[in-house]
Amino acid sequence: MADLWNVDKIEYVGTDSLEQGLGFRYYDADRVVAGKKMKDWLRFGVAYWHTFQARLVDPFGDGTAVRPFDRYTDPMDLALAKVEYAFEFFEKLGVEYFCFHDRDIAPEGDTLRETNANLDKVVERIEEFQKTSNAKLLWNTSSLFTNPRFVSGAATSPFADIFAYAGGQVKHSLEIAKRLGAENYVFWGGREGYENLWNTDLKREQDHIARFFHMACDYAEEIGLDAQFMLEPKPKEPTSHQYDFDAATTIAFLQTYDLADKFKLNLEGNHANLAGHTYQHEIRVAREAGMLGSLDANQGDKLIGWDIDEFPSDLYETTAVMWEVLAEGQIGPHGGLNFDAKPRRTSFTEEDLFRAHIVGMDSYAAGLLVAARLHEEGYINNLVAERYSSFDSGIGATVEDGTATLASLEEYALDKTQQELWDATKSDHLESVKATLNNYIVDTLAKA
Ligand code: XUL
Ligand code: CO
Repeated sequence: MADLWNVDKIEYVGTDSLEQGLGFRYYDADRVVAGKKMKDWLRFGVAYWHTFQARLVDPFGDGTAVRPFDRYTDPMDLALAKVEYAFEFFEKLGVEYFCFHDRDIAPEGDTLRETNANLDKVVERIEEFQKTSNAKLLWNTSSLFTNPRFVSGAATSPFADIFAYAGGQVKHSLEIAKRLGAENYVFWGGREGYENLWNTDLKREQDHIARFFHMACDYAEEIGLDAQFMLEPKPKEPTSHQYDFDAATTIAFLQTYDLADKFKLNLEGNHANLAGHTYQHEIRVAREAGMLGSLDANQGDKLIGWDIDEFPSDLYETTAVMWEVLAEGQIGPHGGLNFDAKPRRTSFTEEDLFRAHIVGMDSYAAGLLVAARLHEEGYINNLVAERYSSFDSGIGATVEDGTATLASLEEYALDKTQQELWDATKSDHLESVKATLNNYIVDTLAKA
């Protein structure tokens, strides 16, 4: 391995030291948990746009990032060099997947033809590195939001030329997905939404984007690309209303336009919070609809109401996510945990990129350990089964087997007294449930 990053390979060091260094406390890639290796449950991915592109700007200040490839000045030289940095980063961190937008990996030219030529040179480089690396493409995507031409959307733009350009751009991205063996392909609706409804033909825009997705499905079939297609819900940012608001809205859209069997969802923690949901809620909704595809691992901040893409460190949330994943048996058919996350502006060194991924990986490994024990000991499953047990027999069973009618319910309920109905209603002891979850986290990790 070359030594481009001034950091040694990150190893599992165990839990002896309380102070987090450049090692994993919980993530032990080959450790078997609930019948699978940790790395196979978690399938971590590095997001090119944050880890190798983000300069850590905010609306008030320039970038603070110090990166080892900063000495390159020519955009194409930089793009080609970054591939080498990226593959060494994956290797040193022990991560087997990565994700990128087309515009993360190569600079744009004046025309789509020129842009594609730049892109192909970098893709060729990635192909070369893939020959001797374990790193696989979890998913790629097209940036249909960065360039000013997409100011009013791409597949929902009111301007047909922009729609056409976006179509051409995605065509090339699908070819790249095929070339690099992408396991999934993501569409995040960057600017597919509206700023103001008065000047928006909502129906026409949704019809257009549905046509766009059908064209993408047709082209994937034509070139024999079998990557799982995914939509990534987000309610706002950058537009004031994004069409793929949350999991439920996105599933309804896919069903309305006959796309539900072709797509699944890529769900992100901070996006869930922007929609007023927990991450667990979004995953549960997708799961129950058979639509869980993959996860963008990050977290929001209770005090900040926008998308800050923080590295996950909240053990309560990672436990909840991994509880859902264990219940599902996998993240998705080809899913992984892609760190759509960046270090804070104040942690700007190259080493901080490793430190940030370490906290994300350890937090998810810890969540996996706790969730596996919760499943193994049946605590959650038992309490939920008990809570609904009145539907297992008697009048409840007639509801579930479809034989109940309003008349049969009336007959059953007509003479029940207030006291009898109150007796049928049980306390859920919710505070003790929350405390028990805390106890599982503390005890499991103390013994890890
Ligand atoms: C934006 C976001 C994107 C998608 C890919 O909030 O999450 O980075 O994951 O386009
Ligand atoms: Co994302």
